[in-house]
This record gives sequence, structure tokens and C-alpha cells, in this order.
Amino acid sequence: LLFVLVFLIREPRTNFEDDSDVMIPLKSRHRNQEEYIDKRGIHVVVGHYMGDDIPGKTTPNLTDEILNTNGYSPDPKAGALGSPVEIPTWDSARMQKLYHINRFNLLASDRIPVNRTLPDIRKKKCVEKQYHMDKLPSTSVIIVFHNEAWSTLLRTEILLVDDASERKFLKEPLEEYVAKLPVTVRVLRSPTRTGLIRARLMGAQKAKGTVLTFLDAHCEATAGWLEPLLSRIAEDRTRVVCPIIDIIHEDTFQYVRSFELHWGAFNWNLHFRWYTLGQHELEGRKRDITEAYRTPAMAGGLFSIHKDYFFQLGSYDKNMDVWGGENLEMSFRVWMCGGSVEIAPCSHVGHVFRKSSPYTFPGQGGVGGVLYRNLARVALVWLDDWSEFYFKINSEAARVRDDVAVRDRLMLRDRLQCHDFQWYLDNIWPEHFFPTKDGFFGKIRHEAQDKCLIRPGGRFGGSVQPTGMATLKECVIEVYPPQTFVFNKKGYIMTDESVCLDSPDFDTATHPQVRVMACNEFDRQRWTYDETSRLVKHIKSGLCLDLPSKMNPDTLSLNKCDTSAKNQRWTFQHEEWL
Ligand code: UD2
Ligand code: MN
Repeated sequence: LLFVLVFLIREPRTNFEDDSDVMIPLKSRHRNQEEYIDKRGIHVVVGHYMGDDIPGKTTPNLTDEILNTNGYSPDPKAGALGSPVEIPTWDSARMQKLYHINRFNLLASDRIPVNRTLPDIRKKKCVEKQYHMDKLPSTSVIIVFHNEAWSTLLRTEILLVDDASERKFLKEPLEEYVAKLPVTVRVLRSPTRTGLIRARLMGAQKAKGTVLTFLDAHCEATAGWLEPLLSRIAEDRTRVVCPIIDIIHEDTFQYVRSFELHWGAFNWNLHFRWYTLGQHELEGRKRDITEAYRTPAMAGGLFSIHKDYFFQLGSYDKNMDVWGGENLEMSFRVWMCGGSVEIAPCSHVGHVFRKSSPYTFPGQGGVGGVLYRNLARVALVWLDDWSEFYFKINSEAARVRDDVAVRDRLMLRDRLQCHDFQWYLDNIWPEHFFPTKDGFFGKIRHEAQDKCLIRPGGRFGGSVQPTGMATLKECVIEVYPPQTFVFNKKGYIMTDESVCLDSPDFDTATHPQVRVMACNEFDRQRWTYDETSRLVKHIKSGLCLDLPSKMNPDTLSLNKCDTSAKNQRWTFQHEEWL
């Protein structure tokens, strides 16, 4: 028995863009707070307080009126088959005001009916794939939420854990409303704001299904999303399986297909990121595009896990607050303690990606304090020597590391006899760009110019992958990620966000350029360094790293190696990271 509603609308197939040209927007966490008087004279405060959060103070100060009298009753045809919803221009002022409440277009969401249809966007092979339905385990779908939009929440599917929302469901109590739906929906309430991690634990404890399936409160599932997740777990209960997370546009609620060629990992700040699949997994996809593939980490919101395995493996870290870090904590724990994390490409679930969070971060230090205390816990429990590297790179986390106590989680790791982080990097994510004990980590200095190699994009990259020109800048004294590179045993010169020193036109141009590009594990990105001559040699061409050519004055170049050429002399300056 599945406690869920699976939409079986298969026709018609809409033309979606191919994989890979859709990017998941970068998440930024603005700390500002919005305040305004709306046209009916109601004082509205939304957003989270920064820094000076006062524990116990409840925000946002939203009135029921604003939340429930949006003027539209749902239009049965709005957003049908995942199409975008347009708000007439005469109402755009109200649309913009309501936007702040959830950091998505609430007016558009409220127009879409609770049972909106979505296209079946699966690849043909996925639709044809047969599952032994009688052998699939039951599952409970757990959705935790705090001040989420009712229209979006109810299109998601079904053990709802209310993390002390201040928003009221005006028409009738939520419990009475869901009782009328054609599926079993239970509502659990946390008396106080407990954060998504402990709210999920509340749901897990009450779940009746064999498998726990977690979703965010602004998701919409497509045809056949559940079978690929459950069948992997039926075969092996130590698998933790995620769907492909498609994009529900935050402005129009259009359903947009996401890429199937990415997996999840994380950057030097322990922020979750999507990167190109490793070569091994790409090969696997060539053989069978319906096959689940491994991922070093999961995004966190959408996944299925066997309930017994979930508890056996230590469920979640109960001392993590509000938001953040629990996805990496679980990914490390599952991988390092004998399980696996994977993505089932035939399972598609849409999610509204917001650019910032609409809710408060109660606790010391606001968003930053909460998030970095969670991440400090992850680092201290799972990263071994790399935790020192993490705290060196992340001053925010370093400031709070003494506030956290992780003894119980270290004991758990010990009890489960887990592998160490070195094992994780070597075996689960060999394509990683973290420093290693047998490789170089530090600055690459051009002797004659007394400047250092720098990747584009500034301190935080600016985009998910800061690619572009490879240039030189005055060397910064302290550890500065854009000027800090890993040179590993495989010959890749790489840095944060999985970008590598590359020469895309080495075999065609007379003056090949050297650029910073997404790491791809190809030989074109491999280099050697000779300590005596100080030449950095591009293996594939046999040419050496040099200053920009006249043809392309904005980026470094490759030139015929010349031990007497001052412009080809580089020094590798080691940075301590242990
Ligand atoms: C991502 C995950 C999210 C979670 C988070 C890290 C996806 C698509 N989403 O961020 O599930 O793993 O990373 O922690 O992978 N909520 C509460 N109480 C709170 C705060 C949030 O119940 O105090 C609920 C919230 O209403 C929502 C869910 O937790 O249903 C996830 O929050 P989010 O949507 O703000 O997280 P997201 O998608 O930015
Ligand atoms: Mn979410």
C-alpha cells in the first residue's frame, strides 16, 4: 500500500529542453528583512532578522488577511501540465508584495489547483521500465514545513509536520481540510519551532510505512516518481535514493526539466553543489539511462530511505538547528558507514528553488550562526584532518567551533565502525578538488612578475563554477581561495568549485590559451612541474605555461618550453592546511 497519490497523466508529452542547458539557480541567503504597509493599510514584516535575533520573538508578523484573501480562487486550468501562470499586469503590484512572504510568486501558486497536472517528462526507456509492484515496500511521505504557502504545500503529497507555523489556514483547520482529500494525510504539530531536522525526526517516529520518503513543502511529483526510488531500496535497504529534482519556476510555477548529467557534492565551504558526473557514472549512463547512479552527496530535501536503516544509522544529528548541513552529514554517514547514496534518473520531482529563505533563523547569530554551527558539527564529526582545512578557509565556522559538542556523534561513528574521510575522498569522490596529503596545496607564483595565478570570480566565485580567464594578480598574504590551488598526483591543477587549469585550443591554435574551466578528467587538463627548471608543462601538447600572448592578451598562454625564458618560471608556494 502506498500512502501517496501518483498522478497518472501521461499525455501529451511536452517538448522540454534537453539536459544540461538548465541551471539550478544559486542560492543566496539575504539577511535583510522586508517591511511595508500594504494598500489596505496593513503593516507587514517578512524575512528574517539578522544578527540580533531575539529568541522567542516571532516573525514574520503576517496577518491572516494577507495570507488568504489573495482575490483569486484557484482556476482549475491554471498551470495545467506544468505550464507557467501569468498574473495580469493590473495585479502586478500585489503580486510583488505577496512575493516576499514565501520568496516565490504566492499569487501564482494560489491560482493553481491542488491537483494540477504535470507532463510525464520521463525518458521513453523509463516509461517502459517494468517494476514488480507487489514487491515494492510501502512508504510514508514526510513533509516538514514552517510558514509555507498552503497552495504549494497541498500540491505536495503526506505526513505533514507543522514546525510551529504562525500562519493560520483560514477556511477550516488543516486537519479537516486534508481529511477530505482522496489520500491519507496526517498532520503532526510541533508545539515550538524546532527546525527542519528535528521536525523530520518527529515525522519519522510516527511514520507507518517501511520506507521514509522526505519531500520539501513546495514539491510536485510526476508520473512514476516513486517506483524507481522504492525498487532500489527493495533490492538493497542500505541505499538512500534521490529523484532528479526538476525546477518549479519561482515566478510562474512553470515545471522545468532539470539536467540528468549532474551529481551532488560540495565546495570548500561545505555548501552543496551540482557538478558534472564522474567519468565512471557517465559511462554507466551510456549503457543504460534508466540505471540509478551514485552521488557523493544529496541535496537533502527529497529522498527515500528504509525506515529501519534510517534509525540504525543514527537518523539525524538532533543538535542541528533550523536549516543546513544535515544533507552532508547524512551523505557522509551513509557512505562512510557502509551504505550508498544515489540518484534514480527515472524519478522526477519538481521543487521551487528560492533565492533566499523566507523564515526566521531563531538562535544566536541569525542565519550565519545557525548554519555555521551545523556545518562545524559536520566538519568535527566527519572530516578528520580536513576539518582543519575547513576552519582555515571558513572563519565563520571557526568562530563557532567551540560552541558545539559532538561527542555523541563521534561515538556513533565509532560504534558503526565507519571509514575515514580519506577513504571517502579516494573511493566515493575521486574527482574532488580538496587538498590531499600526497599533493600540492597553495599559491602558484610567477617569479618575474611577482604575481600569483588567480581564477576568475572573486572571493566567492560569483557563479557556481567560476570559469574563464587564467590571470595573474598581486599575491594575497593569507589563504585566499581564488589564488589557492591543488596540484594532485593525477596532474590536475584545480581549485574550489571543481575548476581546472586547461588549454581548450592547444591542438588548433598557434598561440594556445590557458583558461580556467570545469574539471573534466580529460588529459587536456593534466600538467607536470619541474622543480629545477620551474617550468609548468602541459602534458598533452608538451608546451609550457607562459604569460599571455599578443593574440590573446587577457589570459595566460602556452609556449614552446624554454628553460632560459623568465616568463615561464613559476614557484609553488606551499600552504599549511593540516
Ligand atoms: C535544501 C533542501 C532542504 C534541506 C536544506 C538544508 C532540497 C530541494 N532542499 O534547501 O530540504 O535539506 O537544503 O537543510 O534539497 N522548514 C521547517 N522548519 C524550519 C525551516 C524549514 O520545517 O525551521 C521546512 C521548510 O518549510 C521546507 C523544508 O523545511 O519545507 C526545507 O526548507 P527550504 O525549502 O527552505 O530548504 P531549501 O530547499 O532551500
Ligand atoms: Mn525547499
